[in-house]
Amino acid sequence: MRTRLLHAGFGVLSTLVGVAAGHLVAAALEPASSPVLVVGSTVIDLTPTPMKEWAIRQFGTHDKTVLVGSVLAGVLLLAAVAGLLAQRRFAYGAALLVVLTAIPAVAALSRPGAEATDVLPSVAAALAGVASLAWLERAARPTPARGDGDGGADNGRRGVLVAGGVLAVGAVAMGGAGRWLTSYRTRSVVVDLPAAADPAPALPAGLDQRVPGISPFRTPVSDFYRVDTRLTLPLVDPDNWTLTIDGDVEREVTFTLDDLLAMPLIERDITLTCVSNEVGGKYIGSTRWRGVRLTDLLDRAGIDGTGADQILSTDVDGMTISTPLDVATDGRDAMIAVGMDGRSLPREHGFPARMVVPGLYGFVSACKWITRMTLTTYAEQDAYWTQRDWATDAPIKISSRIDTPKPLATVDPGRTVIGGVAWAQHQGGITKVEVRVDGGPWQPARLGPTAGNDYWRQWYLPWTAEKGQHTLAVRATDGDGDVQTAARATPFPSGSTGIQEIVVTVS
Ligand SMILES: Nc1nc2c(c(=O)[nH]1)N[C@H]1C(S)=C(S)[C@@H](COP(=O)(O)O)O[C@H]1N2
Ligand SMILES: [Mo]
Repeated sequence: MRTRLLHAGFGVLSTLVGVAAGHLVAAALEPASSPVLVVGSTVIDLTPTPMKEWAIRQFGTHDKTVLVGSVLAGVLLLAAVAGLLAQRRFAYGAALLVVLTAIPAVAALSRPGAEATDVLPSVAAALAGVASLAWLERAARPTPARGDGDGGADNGRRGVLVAGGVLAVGAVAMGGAGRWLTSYRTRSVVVDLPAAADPAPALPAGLDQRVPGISPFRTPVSDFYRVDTRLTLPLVDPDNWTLTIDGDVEREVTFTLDDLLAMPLIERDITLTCVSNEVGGKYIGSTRWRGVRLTDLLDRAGIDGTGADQILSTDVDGMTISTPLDVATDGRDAMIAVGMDGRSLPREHGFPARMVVPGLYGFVSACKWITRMTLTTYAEQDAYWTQRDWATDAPIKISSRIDTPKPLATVDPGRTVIGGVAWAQHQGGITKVEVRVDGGPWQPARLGPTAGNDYWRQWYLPWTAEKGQHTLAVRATDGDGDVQTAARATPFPSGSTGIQEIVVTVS
């Protein structure tokens, strides 16, 4: 039994060495081709929508960590089997390791835009894994005793300890180096942006100082939510990046980053929201975007008389996002953004350029790392989420959130404040927010300043908290007089609705 455990452990350790070696080689070549990550990405793309929704709900922003962890756990289980096979016959165990590394190799090659070199990390993983297993198996084989009978076993034990120690240290070192190299290579670079020809007015001071615990009026870039299908950030070289407009246009046009920066830039305060945001959720952020008006770019390509009803945006890796053409060109401040909060975009948020369309959820508008906009029809071409049955026409639904107090918080009795944010981008903004305590009447909250109809609004209500348990609820009204509905809808397929209700204890 103990020897079987030992050999299973050999399989696991060898595989960890392989995974780490693969990760390091990938970090040097193409981070996304790292064996575990490339399998993880393939799993993301193959996961049916309901399961993905479930995972986002269960694990929130940790869903990717859980995913990579699960892939790794599955791999290590098979690795243990490889170890057991190797105990019988080395070739069997080695063969299983090679089969295991063939999976990421195939996955890496089937990524859109894959290059032949993307298999190298898997090859490195196979070589390192098999070599490690060979070393461990040989070290464990009792050498013919030289002196007394126990010497051989002792040598074997020492040999296994040495090999195991060296390999464990090697795996940690290679894995760590790979991580460091990946984050170093994908660190954000700052590109100098020209000032906006059409700037936004100064942002009014929000309620940030007066209401502790409320979301800042402008979300710090480091706190801005991130939602995308990627496990690694793409390495885009701003000097070689281009944006092409093609499809049903009068002429295909291609812009370099310098071309974009030479055009008049607009600057707008816009609140971005994810369709996967549950009522009261965190997948929302507000910032000042700088970019080229979308219609300025489309005009260069010429879309008069186009039969298209969709802009199909493609990112550097071939991921696609659809946007209704009529909405994007109806006069709202849709843009190809190059800047966020006064600086060029961070890699996480789409460097060097992304689309931003006020009033539409990100999954039908906010294509990051954009390289192509194809004028086409919904009948002809389906974007990534359309293939997964999400809506194509997805305006952001009016909603509101309580930031303070936190759900299930314990609050001191006496004077306090209930506060948060509300949004109804491109629907006349927020004109009213109401709070309900313990099912009583809806009481109007005080509104913070406005930064335009495409931006969220802070709100607060002074509250004298009495001892006991209390239920707090919030709802918003938009510029058209539409009140946030209490009817619950799930994020799938076109965004959540309902009213956030939290329970707090005053004691
Ligand atoms: N290339 C690419 N762009 C993308 C996505 C993606 O997965 N890939 N996710 C979209 C979704 S669902 C949202 S909500 C926004 C989020 O933008 P952020 O991460 O900058 O907040 O980006 C959108 N753009
Ligand atoms: Mo999203």
